[in-house]
Amino acid sequence: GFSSISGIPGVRERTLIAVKPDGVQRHLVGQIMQRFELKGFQLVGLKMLQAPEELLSQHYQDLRRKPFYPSLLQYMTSGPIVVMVWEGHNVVRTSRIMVGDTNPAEAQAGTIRGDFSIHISRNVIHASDSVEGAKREIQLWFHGKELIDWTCCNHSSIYQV
Ligand code: IDP
Ligand code: MG
Repeated sequence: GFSSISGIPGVRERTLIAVKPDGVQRHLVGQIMQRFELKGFQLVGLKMLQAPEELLSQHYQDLRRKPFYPSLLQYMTSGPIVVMVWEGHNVVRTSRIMVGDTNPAEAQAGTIRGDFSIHISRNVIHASDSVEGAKREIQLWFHGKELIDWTCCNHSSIYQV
C-alpha cells in the first residue's frame, strides 16, 4: 500500500529535468524521456513552454556573473523547452549521472550529453544538481497542482517493499 511505499527512504525524492531548445529542435524529447522511464523513475510533472526570460534568470541565478550568461539566456529562449519532474530513490544524483558532464566533450558515452551533444553551449538537457536545488527549481517551474502523486503498479519490481 501507499504507506509502505512512502516508507522507503527517499523514494519520493524529485528532480527537475528540462529538454533545452536544442533538444526539442533535434526531436530528442522522446528518447530522453524514455531513458528515465526505462530506468524506473516516475514522471510526476510535464509541460512544454517558451520559457520567459524572468523565469530563466531565477533558474540560473547563480550564473548571473558568468561571461556566458547572456548567450545562455539567448539560447534558452530561442525556442520551446520541455520541463519535467521525475521521482524516485536518489533521483537527483542518479539523473546527473544519466545526464553526464556539463561539457559534452567530457561526458561519458552512454550518458545523454555524451550520446547526443558536442558543445557545452548546446548540451540538450538540464538536471537539478542537489536535492535543495531541485526543490527550488520545481517550485519555480511548476504549481503544486501540476504535480501528480501516483503509485506505479510495478512498484515492487523496482523497489523492495
Ligand atoms: P549543468 O547544466 O551541468 O548543471 P551549470 O554549471 O549549472 O551546468 O551551467 C548551466 C548551463 O550553462 C550548462 O548546462 C550550459 O548550458 C551553460 N554553460 C555552462 N558553462 C558554460 C560555458 O563555459 N560556456 C557556455 N555555456 C555554459
Ligand atoms: Mg546546474
